[in-house]
Amino acid sequence: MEDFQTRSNGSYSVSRIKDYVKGLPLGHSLLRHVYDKSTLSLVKEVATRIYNREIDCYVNLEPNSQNIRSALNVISLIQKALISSVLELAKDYIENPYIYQSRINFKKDIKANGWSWHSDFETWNSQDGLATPECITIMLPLDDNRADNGPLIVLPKSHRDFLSCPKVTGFSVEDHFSDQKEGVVSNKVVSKLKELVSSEEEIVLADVGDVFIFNSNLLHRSLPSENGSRTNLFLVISSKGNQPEKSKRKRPLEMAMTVEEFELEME
Ligand SMILES: O=C(O)CCC(=O)C(=O)O
Repeated sequence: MEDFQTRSNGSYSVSRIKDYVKGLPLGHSLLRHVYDKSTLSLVKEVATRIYNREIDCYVNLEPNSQNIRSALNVISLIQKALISSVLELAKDYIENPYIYQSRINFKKDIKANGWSWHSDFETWNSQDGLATPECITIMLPLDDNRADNGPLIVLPKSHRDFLSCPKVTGFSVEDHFSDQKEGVVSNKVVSKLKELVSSEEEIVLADVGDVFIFNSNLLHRSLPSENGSRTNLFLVISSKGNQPEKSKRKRPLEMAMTVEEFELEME
């Protein structure tokens, strides 16, 4: 097995890794018109109720306000048929899929913060003890993602290079979702990686009903919202053979579930 060098003092390190996910040579894929809007409108209703504090849920707040940035472990609030259908879809990419993390990310307000460049797997490996990037995220937009409402931006082909980030001290691990400090890749390093993989960043303009799938080691970021709100559901799918190791997990289980915890959630 490859050795993923987790955070250490010093600078970034890059190492070429094999492709752990089937069928995503660029590290991502946008499937159009997979779900009908009424299926997603039920999830949007749940999201709105979470945002309005009508449903109790594990949440992270925006760094400078009391507004919710992310709600985690939302699978028990979503239609079971949708979860099963997403797991079925995931079988094209991952062996024995299960849901490792679920979250709804909100950008409800103009100037809601964006996300800095990072790869999810680097954090999951370092903070949650996830062994390998045999893991994908399936993003279901609950609003059409436009250039001006805080869309995701990806760096195609970056998933074949594991980028280990410097360790940051004096930082609570739960803070990661609110105010990224650790696991952030500097613009200078991203520029070098763009040259290395001969790639340019792409904005993901996905509509409600579309499905955006990306490799957990793909570098991505997102813009703040300049105009209107944007809410997206993210279902992270790992293989049952690739679970977080409980003894290494530093963050709450809402952020990284074992198969057993997932099955309990779904009961
Ligand atoms: O919701 C967003 O705008 C980006 C989220 C993201 O990059 C993440 O959750 O890893």
